[in-house]
Amino acid sequence: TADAAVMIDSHLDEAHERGLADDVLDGLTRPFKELPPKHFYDERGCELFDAICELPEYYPTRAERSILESDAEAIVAATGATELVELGSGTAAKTRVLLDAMSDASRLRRYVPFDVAESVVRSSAEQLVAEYPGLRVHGVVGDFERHLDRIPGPDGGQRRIVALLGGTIGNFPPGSRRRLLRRIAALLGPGDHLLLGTDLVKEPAVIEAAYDDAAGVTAEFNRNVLRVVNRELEADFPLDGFAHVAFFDRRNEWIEMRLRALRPCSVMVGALGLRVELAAGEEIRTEISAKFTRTRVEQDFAAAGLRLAGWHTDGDERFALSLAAP
Ligand code: AVJ
Repeated sequence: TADAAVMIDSHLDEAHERGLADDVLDGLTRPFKELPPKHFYDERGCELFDAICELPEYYPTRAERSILESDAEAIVAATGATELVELGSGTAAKTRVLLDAMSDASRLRRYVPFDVAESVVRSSAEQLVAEYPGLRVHGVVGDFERHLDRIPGPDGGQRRIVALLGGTIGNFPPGSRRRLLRRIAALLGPGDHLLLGTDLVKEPAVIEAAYDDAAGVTAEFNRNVLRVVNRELEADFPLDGFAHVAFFDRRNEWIEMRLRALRPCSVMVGALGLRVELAAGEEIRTEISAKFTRTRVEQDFAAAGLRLAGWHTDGDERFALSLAAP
C-alpha cells in the first residue's frame, strides 16, 4: 500500500513546543518588541501564505518556479542526486518540479520533507507517494533551529540535494543565517549539495509592493501572528488595533514587517501572566526578509564552509537558486 512508503517522525505536537511562550516572553518584554516569523504558520497562516504566493505583487514564488521549470534538469544532472531533503517544505508545490526532473532521469528514490506544520507534511507525503510510483517519503516534523539533526542520513550511500527554497533563509538575520547554513552543511556528505533559494536585491518599490499588497492579504498574514498568540497563550490582542507596516531597509538590504499599535494598548497574555503595554504608534517587528546579491550568497556559503557550485536566476534576475557543495 501507499502507506508503507510513508514514514513521519514528529518532534513537535503543540504550538508551545515551537517555543511560542518563550518567544512571546522574550520578544514582547524587550525595549524594541519583536515576534519571530515562524509563528505565522498555523493552518490559517499557511493558507494565507499560499494566497500571498498567488498575488500579482508577490513575485518570488513565480520567479523561483520559473527557474526550476527551466533549470531543474540541469540542477539534477549536476548533482546526480537520488534523494531530495526539503527544509520548510510547506505544501511541496514547487517540489514537484524537482521530483519530476529526478523521476525523468530515473533517479528518484526518496523525499524527506521537513517542516513545522505536521498536517502539511503528512498530506503532501501521502499525495506524493501516490503520484510517484516507487517513491518513499520520510517526513520529519520539527523546527529548523532545533531538529535538523533528526533528519535521517542518506539511504545506502545515495547522493542528495538538501533544498531550502522560497527565500526562507532571508528570515534569519546574518549571524543566525550563517549558523543555520553551518548546520545544513553538516548534513552534507561528499557529493551532496545544498540548493538555496534567495530573493535578490532590486528596486525597493517592487519589494515593498510584494510585502504590502493592494488586496491586504499580507496585512492579514501579518496580523495572524496575533491571532496565534491570542489562541495559544490566552491573550487579548485587538486585531483591529494594529496596522500592517512593510518597508525596505536599504542599509541592511532586507524588508521588514511590523505591526503598529494604532492606539495605546494594554494586552494580557493569560498563559504567561504577562501584561504588555504598547504606546500609540509603537511597533512589533514580525519579520525580516533579506534580499541577496551573488557576492553575499558566496560569502555566506564560505562562512559555512561551502563553495558556490551553481547559480541560476530567472530572466529578470529577480530571484536566484544556488547550488553549494561542501
Ligand atoms: C516564506 C519567508 C519566503 O519572506 O517572502 C511573504 C514570507 N512574508 N510575505 C518571504 C512572507 C510576507 C516569505 N518567506
